[in-house]
Amino acid sequence: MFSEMKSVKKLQKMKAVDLKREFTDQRIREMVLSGSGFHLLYAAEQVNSEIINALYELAEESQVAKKMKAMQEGEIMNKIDGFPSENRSVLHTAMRDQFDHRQSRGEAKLAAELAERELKKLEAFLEKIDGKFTDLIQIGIGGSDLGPRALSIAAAAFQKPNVKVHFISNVDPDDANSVLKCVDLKKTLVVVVSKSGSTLETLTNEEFVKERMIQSGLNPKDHFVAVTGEGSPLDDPKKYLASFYMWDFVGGRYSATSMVGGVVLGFALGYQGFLEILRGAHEMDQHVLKSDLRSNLPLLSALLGIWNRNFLGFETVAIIPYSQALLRFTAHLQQLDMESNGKHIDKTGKVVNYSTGPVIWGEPGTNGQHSFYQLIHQGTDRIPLEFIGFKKGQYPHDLKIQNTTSQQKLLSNLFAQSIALATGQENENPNKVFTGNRPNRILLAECLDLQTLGALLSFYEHKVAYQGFIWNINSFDQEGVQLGKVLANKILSLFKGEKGSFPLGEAYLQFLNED
Ligand code: G6Q
Repeated sequence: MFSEMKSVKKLQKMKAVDLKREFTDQRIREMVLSGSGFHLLYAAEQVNSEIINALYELAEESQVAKKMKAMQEGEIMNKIDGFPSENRSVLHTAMRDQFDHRQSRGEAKLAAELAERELKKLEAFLEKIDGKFTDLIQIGIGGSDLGPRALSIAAAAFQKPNVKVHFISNVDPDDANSVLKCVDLKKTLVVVVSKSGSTLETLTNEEFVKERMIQSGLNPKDHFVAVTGEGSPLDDPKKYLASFYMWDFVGGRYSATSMVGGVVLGFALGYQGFLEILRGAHEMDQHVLKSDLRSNLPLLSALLGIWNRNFLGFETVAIIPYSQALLRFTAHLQQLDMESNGKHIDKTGKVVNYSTGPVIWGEPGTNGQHSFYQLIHQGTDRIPLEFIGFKKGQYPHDLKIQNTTSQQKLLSNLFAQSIALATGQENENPNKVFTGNRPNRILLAECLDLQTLGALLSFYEHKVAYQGFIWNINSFDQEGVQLGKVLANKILSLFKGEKGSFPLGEAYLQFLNED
């Protein structure tokens, strides 16, 4: 168990570095790990070489390299020993093993071949519909929405002219209505995405949009595409213009690089554009497999996170991209991280006596600076930050105003925040005191192009996986979302008039009848 490990006991005796005293320019120059087009700048984390060495001992003691290899080779990683569980391989990495010489073997190779089959179908489908549709609506929720939506927004700069993509996720009728208001259904492709083919919100929204199509005199079969698990209730090719598949070895929150993201991203960016994202993700998958521990970028990020969470006791992490394109990226990471590592038992079913996944939240900078940064700088809680920044913007045009470009203004703010949070500020006026020692790190890349976007996605998937390996939890199931779904169905039965079965639900429902 994590808490019994030698390296953990060693780390427990170590003290956080006082950044107010030790944050120097030399530290900034030295505390950087570079590779695969990224620099991870971690001088503003409360670590020194002794702590870093002990963190790498923890990585070794937890056998992270062996576990990552096992995962990418298709070993059954999604399981709880001795108890009924999903018992599946975890092979989102195989979805993008589509380049050069195929790297995967065994189960993973079969998964990569299945993915290739779907990619070929996608390429042919996109060719067939080329020019026929101006808009695409993706209907899906959770993993079938957040990743593809975050990537679509992030890649909008590279979108084909004259196409638009929209998403409907919430069962709130206002969500579907607001999207339907701004499309011409005659020219709209609708992609229904549900791995299980049984998610209430998605099936409801499918019917909602279908009904509107029929009312407009259109045949849904000419407009609707399904992305689902083979054999699911949605797997009925007769009803759809096309059907694409995914498999139980690709978890919902890890599915953006499968057809779950493929259809919408291929439509928006062109097939080659989607491949660029896969290429970037694949490069990062290979980076984590092939680098030694000390060169492995997501691993270092995972270890710094573990230091903050388990040894300094921080409960939340703000992920702040200084990039407007990453507007919904943190929302995706919130699901990725919190659904994966929000677990209270280990892989043998024992309740853990240490903290696991932190609360993840965030919004892009500089916008956040004008909102919640007050608490981050001067609040009573200390919140570690992960900044993401790019040297260049996605568009070629920028303007010098008062001798600096907008991109320079953006980056100045990013670096200034990192320094201010670390060093703080003394002042005689207590209202102007900044206590400092607020740890942060910066992931810096050249430009958020499609390949970098894929690599960034994979970076975070692997960071989350490494933390799960170290905590010895199953990062790949999501039992925690089941109970609410079951009870929602019970309350729906009450709406249908089946009284007496659920007093707690009835108590809430009575308020709907009151003025
Ligand atoms: C993700 C979760 C969850 C899932 C949604 C949608 O890892 O499993 O967010 O993606 O509940 O599920 P379906 O794709 O089956 O509709």
